[in-house]
Amino acid sequence: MSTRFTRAIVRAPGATYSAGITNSTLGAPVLATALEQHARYVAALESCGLAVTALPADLAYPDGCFVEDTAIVTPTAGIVTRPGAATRAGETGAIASALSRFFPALGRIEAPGTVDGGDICQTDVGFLIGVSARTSEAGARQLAGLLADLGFQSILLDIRHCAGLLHLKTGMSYLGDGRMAVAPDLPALPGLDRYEQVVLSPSERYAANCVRINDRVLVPAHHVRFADELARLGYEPLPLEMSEFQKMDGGLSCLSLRF
Ligand code: CIR
Repeated sequence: MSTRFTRAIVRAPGATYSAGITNSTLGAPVLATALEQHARYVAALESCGLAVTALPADLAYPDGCFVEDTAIVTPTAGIVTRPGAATRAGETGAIASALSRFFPALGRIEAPGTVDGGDICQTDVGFLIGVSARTSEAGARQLAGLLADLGFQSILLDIRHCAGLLHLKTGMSYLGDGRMAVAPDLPALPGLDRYEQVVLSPSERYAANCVRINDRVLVPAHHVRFADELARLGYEPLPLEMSEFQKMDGGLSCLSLRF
């Protein structure tokens, strides 16, 4: 079983994209290539059956294309986050307006708590909430409370000691059917042993951020061993070029809100 999605919200990168936050050493992103890759990403969402709301780029927010960090969306509710990076705080305004077309009342993470959506992994039994450099303990607890009001259980996972993990979903993605794709160097985290783990090879670690959408799994292109393993398990992988987003520490899940 896995959630069926019908909609997505995306936002294309803008002319200031290369001024965003990154720890990557892969070089500066090329905007024209990023825009092409983004257009293919949107087409992939549509091919999965989603109606896509595309917001215009806002030059004030170089990281604005990583919309996942600005909200948590369940089938019945939207919760607007309070992103942990100061330069990203204002990204939530446009997202809140877009979400309010679909959800009459939106939940909100309030100061001083911070939450980045990249730290939130929804499974068939509830939510895993990463406490990270971006998602504070106070924010994680607020979110768990809001999700409890909606009937969901949450588990908080402290990933502040995990090198190389910007967000929880940098290192893991729920594939549905009780299975989790996990980075090879992910430490044992409480509660993870309940999932069957599909462990990435070290050279394909970046694909630990992948996205199950209805009958397909979006995977970064050139991660062939993982794509083959998914096919062997009965999934239909959909490879997408992500080079220009990887340069800014972004993965496949970051580029959309799906609901
Ligand atoms: C940032 O550092 O905030 C962006 N450059 C990348 C955000 C990636 N988002 C995500 O993994 N959910």
